[in-house]
Amino acid sequence: MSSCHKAYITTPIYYVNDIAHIGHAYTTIIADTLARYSRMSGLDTFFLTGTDEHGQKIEESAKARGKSPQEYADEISATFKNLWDEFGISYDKFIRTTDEDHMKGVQKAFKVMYDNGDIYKDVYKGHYCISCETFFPEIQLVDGEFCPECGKPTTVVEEESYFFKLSKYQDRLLEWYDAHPECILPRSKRNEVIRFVEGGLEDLSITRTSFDWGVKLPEELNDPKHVMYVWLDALMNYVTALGYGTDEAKMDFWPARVHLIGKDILRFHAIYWPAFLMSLGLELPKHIAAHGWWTRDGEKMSKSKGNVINPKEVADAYGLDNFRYFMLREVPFGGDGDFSQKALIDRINSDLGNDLGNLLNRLIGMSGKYFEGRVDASDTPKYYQQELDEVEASLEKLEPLLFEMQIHRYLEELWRPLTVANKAIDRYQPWTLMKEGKAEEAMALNGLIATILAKVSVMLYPVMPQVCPKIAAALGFTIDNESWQKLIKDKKLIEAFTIEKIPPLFPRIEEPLLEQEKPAETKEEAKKAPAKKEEKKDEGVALIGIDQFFQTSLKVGTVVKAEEVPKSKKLLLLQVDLGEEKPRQIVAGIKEWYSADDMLNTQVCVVANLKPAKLMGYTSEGMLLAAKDEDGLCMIRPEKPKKPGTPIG
Ligand code: ME8
Repeated sequence: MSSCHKAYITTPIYYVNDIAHIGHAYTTIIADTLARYSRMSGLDTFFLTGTDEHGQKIEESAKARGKSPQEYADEISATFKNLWDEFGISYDKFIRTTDEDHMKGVQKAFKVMYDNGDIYKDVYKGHYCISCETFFPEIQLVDGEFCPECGKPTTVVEEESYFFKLSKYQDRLLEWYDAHPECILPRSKRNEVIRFVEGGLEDLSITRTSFDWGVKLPEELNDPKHVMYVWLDALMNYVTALGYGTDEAKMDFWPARVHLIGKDILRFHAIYWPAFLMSLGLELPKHIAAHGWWTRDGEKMSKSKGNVINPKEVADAYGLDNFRYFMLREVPFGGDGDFSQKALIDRINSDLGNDLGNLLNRLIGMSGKYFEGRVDASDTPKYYQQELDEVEASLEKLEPLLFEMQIHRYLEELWRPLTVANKAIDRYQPWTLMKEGKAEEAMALNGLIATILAKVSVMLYPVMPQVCPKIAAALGFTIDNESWQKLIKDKKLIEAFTIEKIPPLFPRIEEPLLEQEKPAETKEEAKKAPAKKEEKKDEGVALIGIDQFFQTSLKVGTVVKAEEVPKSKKLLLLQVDLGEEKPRQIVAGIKEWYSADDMLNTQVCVVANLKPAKLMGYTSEGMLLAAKDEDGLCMIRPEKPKKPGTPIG
């Protein structure tokens, strides 16, 4: 049983039918923030994430690509794991539902539920949405056919199935919601769940016979044509990851402190999951926290619209910690959020650059000018007790806000001490204090600012784990349980030290760093067009007339200057002579295969009449022709040297 010194934190396990996007990153980053805070505050923490790999949807996605489900699952699961590793996500375990241990644990759970009479065999007649992996009663369907969640057509299913007696748990579930007002966060979501359960629960079909990419039933049941319903399989990951049904050593982390999820899967977590746990005789999770939905520039993200945000591109361009801060600060937990580069840039320039970064610069400047970099907070309480009190009043509110999932309020409250600091400098003016010979007071003011920066960087660390240690290093301390205890719990001040100068942490961003996509189509067009658009993609290359081809101006060019685009892993910045007055600037995504030196003084083929585009802040006035396959990318070049500007065609 989990003691209060343990914290088990989970994300959903993500389907392997698609690669990670901003929504997945959002959930994972919130969970990472909580896990980091837990560890820093001395809790024994276990943070779980992973992938959900069974079910009809994955089987079909694999088939469409000519792969076996296992091959396909291996591939996509690795892309999630790699992304989280690149993002430094501090998970303790990455579970896959195709792991042997997990499957054994699920079979064990099925057996326990079967043996205690909660599972029976019958025939399922109804509608199934493969995309949502959900059964729907006829009355919930739109126009008698379409899924009420995603709008796709449902399939009529009539097959033998095992059922879980969900209806039996209706009253116990309602009692649980009632007795634990914070079991579902935000609280408004709890009311939705209660209304749904009060409406009556039907027993749940938990096996399928029409496909076989899933966990088989326990051998004792001797019914090999059934596989388990993917949601039963998936939800069980939260306990099989701790060894349920196999090696139960880690089960003392149970129950979970929090299951973090998106609002789309609340019903599964707040109704089915607690009912399964009741049937298994296990404790229920402390919190199920459902966040809202991310859209882009006000539009729903979808592959057919081409407006899905790749979290890695954003993090590479703007900095991972800045991206983390933005996502957590921008939307109230539970509400929907809109991603736009403008909003991100505003947060970086204003909150991070002006309020935090500048404060550190001011401290570096003041302490350097008046005290050779020394800071000493011994006299701070003597002169600035009121400011210290204000700061402590804000800091005290933080921990509860975090575990109530009020993360945006946590960050808002964390910014108050920064305002206190910036105001104190403006009000007491260290330069005036020095002129008036009040050096002790000026030093105490520096001590106040350093103390505030130290405390803020400790509490901001879980959100910005790369940047905050740099602030701490400049202030001469390390962020860990000891400093958290001293600066936050014991409310102490920072000790005397010499400040280390560091370069500005949040350089101002003047314009979007990622290329803006073509304007999103209107909602009306999107509604009419998506199916057609996908078809087109699958048909392969469209045929065009020669006149259309000649609308493209292709020319031979010579690279006269080549350099790397700062902070970009992919881009080179080239000046290409096309026989025009001055060379063209071209930003090319070829750095993984060619260095700047490789490109210098070589000839390339250029699409010369493309509309200019901005990439990482640089204008690109053309595109290079290249060929890419699984072995990598190679440039297309003229066989013999040609004069710059020679037309191709
Ligand atoms: O549902 N905005 O997996 P999934 C915010 N395998 N969050 C988003 C989002 C968006 N636009 N899109 C996705 C599954 N998410 C099941 C879970 S758990 C036992 C099984 C996030 O790959 C959000 O957390 O469809 C959502 O709950 C999750 O991704 C769904 O991921």
